[in-house]
Amino acid sequence: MLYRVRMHRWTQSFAVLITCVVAFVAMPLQQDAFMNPSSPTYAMAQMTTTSLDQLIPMPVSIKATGENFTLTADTKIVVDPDSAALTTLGQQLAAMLQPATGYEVPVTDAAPHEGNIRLSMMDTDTTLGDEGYTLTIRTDGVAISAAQPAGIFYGLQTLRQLLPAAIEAKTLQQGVAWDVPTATIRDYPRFAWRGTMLDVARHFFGVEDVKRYIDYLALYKINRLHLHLSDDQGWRIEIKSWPKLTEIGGSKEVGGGEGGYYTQADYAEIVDYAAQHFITIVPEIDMPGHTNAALASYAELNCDGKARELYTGTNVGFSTLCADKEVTYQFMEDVIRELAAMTPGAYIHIGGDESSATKHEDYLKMVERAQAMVAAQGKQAVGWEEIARVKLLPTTLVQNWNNNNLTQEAVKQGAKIIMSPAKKTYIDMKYDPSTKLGLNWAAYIEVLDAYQWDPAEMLPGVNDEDIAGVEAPLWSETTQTLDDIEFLAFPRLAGHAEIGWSPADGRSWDEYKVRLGAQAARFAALGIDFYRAPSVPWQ
Ligand code: TNX
Repeated sequence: MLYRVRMHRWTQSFAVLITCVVAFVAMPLQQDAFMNPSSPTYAMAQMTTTSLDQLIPMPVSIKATGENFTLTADTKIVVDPDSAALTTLGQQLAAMLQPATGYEVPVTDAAPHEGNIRLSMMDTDTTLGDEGYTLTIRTDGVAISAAQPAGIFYGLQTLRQLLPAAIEAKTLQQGVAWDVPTATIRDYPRFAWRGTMLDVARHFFGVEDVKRYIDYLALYKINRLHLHLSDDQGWRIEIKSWPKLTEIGGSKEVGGGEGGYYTQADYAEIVDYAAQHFITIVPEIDMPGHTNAALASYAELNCDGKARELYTGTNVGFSTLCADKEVTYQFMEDVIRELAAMTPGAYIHIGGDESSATKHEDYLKMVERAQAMVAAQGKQAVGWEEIARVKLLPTTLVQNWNNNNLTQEAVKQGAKIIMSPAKKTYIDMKYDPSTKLGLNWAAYIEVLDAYQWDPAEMLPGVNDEDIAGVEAPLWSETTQTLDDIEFLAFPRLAGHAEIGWSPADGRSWDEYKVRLGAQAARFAALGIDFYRAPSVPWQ
């Protein structure tokens, strides 16, 4: 029946019109009161702005019913019996709700009562996939159901955004009505890969900064954090078989500052924290270019056998590993093996970009061997688009950034593409010429420009089915603190998260900017130092 099709909020005005016509013609067939524009609840939801109109990313379908559920001191979280995963998720929800409300919100597997929040993986709608969920909010209770824990987690993030922004506060908030608008939400992502990259090589960011960043990513349903762990200016991950990589190669950063690196224990802490937020860490060791830090740490990695000086500038394209030395492959193999062993996620990123100091044949040889080494560790290789020059394995993912021909070549080879077009997704680009931080080689990227694009409409021959998803990289030549990162990432990253999650159909800036404007209070409550784009109606 026509008025039972899935709807997005942004297509609702149009849909209301169509539904009016259909409802009139097909009056006797009417079944779904929510979708009937003459139903009082639906009309009310149309007239009143609620937090349902503020969600980012926009869910696949929302049916508003115009009342409220209120969280109180009596609210409990009820999970399925014998589900450790749901108990953990329930505790995460409780930890999110406790500080601002001051309520205990105990987690129990006793039978659900009025007024409770129920998390369940029983009798679920399997058409929603591994990350999908249904969130039902009624005056007498809330229910999140999903086939997998990831879906429950995303349902929790939606519930979190439906609560007043004060819920994000870490201290007791007096006098707030903890209301959630009643509705049924069915939701699932468009793409499996919804990522962002943090360059910890140009400037180093410690474990606490990365964990904080992960908190923000989770709120917008981002599920990949790509860490750019090595570059000319720094080597940031402990490799036990090559200790000088971090001792020497990790000692500096852009501008000559102190640098730093993650011990394997630090890395494990990041991986665990990310996993609790359903985020997969994708570690990158950039090869064969962008390797000066390694070449400074071990003389034998250089073709001339002489160690390079540490580098603290921001040029690219001058360093290369040596294709003719067997020690190069021993090095690559040791690094990839140790990295794979400490990475539970399926992916190892081998870089491959901007290797202008590497001869073509040498590039092919080194990248092909790196790709094979990743496969031998049971992982999927990911590389920047330049790796399309080599023969790709069927499982390899290619990350588009700047060169359409190479990306199209990757698709011809059967590779799936991660879309990171620099002119749209590079969150290290300045917003406009007055932005103090960031670069501008690709473009100035205002919040509107970052939002107005679609991954499947960028390149002929690169269609929805060729695309694994979207990733927004943050290169750190100019960013030194978490505040700096926040200012460049927010609000643009929220838009990229929506492009990765929400249906493309009907997405528009005019509608989005209102929802984005409503995030101001939440950003503020979270302590995110965001850019107040003049084109957004901040509330
Ligand atoms: C290009 S994008 C690079 C990085 C720089 C970045 C700065 C890519 C694969 N390589 O080395 O940090 O530009 O925006």
